[in-house]
Amino acid sequence: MEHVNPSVGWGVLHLYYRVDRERAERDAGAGKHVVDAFAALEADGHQALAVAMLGHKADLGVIALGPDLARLQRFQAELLAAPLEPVYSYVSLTEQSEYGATEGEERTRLASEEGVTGDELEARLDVWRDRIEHYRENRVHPRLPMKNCCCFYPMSKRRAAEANWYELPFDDRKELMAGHARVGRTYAGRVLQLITGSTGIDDWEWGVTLLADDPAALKEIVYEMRFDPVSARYAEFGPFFTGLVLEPADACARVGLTSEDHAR
Ligand code: 76R
Repeated sequence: MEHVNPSVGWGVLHLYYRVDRERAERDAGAGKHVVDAFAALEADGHQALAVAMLGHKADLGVIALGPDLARLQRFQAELLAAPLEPVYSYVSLTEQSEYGATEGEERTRLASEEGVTGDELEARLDVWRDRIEHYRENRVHPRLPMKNCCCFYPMSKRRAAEANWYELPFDDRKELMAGHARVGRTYAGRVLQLITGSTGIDDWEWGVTLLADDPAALKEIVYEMRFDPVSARYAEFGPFFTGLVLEPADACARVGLTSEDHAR
């Protein structure tokens, strides 16, 4: 199996490890296994972020994404050449939302909410089309920016008798999601979110990856979302993993995996 490329979306691996201190101390080049694996993955057109974890759930976090699941699996296997013990992982695929506004809906909104008509309406729609195309492309084929902090958690939508997301009509879900997105947009520029789908693939339905320079922004956005009906009524959450995003060699050095250059 040389390549396994999903017909829609990219593969995403969230991998969390504890450093095996005894092995790490005996291997001065331990970090090099990790750094080399990152470099080889990037050379193959995939991306990986290294995270020095806060708290004792894990020491090192790795978020890897790209078109080929077989390549991602190879990367995962290569990392195990380093003195790392896996403690948690999450597998998901990037996805397009089914709740995005259509051009017709944006046209109606511009006319009714903003009173825009004629040529101005068409010009505004042109701008909207460009922005949305770029935004949607970036959701399916993302390039994650380096920010100081990253938090990851898996979540699902509730299927309780009195609050079952999956029994709501599409139009109701779409309206609720529009409210969710309105809250989200107020964090534009402060928090970058990557929502990846894992229904049928891992234990929860989505992986939520949040990147921000200001750690307080991570707390604020998740707190504010808790009051939004989509989260307040319908969301269930798994464990949270938070850490500092660093260049791979720096992340390794921080968690006690030395590369030749760092082992001074
Ligand atoms: O299509 C889009 O990407 C824009 C609208 C949008 C959708 C469809 C959007 C915007 N989200 C969407 C879908 Mn979101 N999001 C979360 C969480 O902790 C919590 O309570 C929830 C975790 C955060 C913090 C967040 C942030 N979102 C989803 C889905 C899939 C639901 C489905 O398909 O049923 C989940 C699970 C989810 C969860 N969301 C935004 C944000 C932010 C910051 C935005 C604004 C993005 C922007 O416009 O720049």
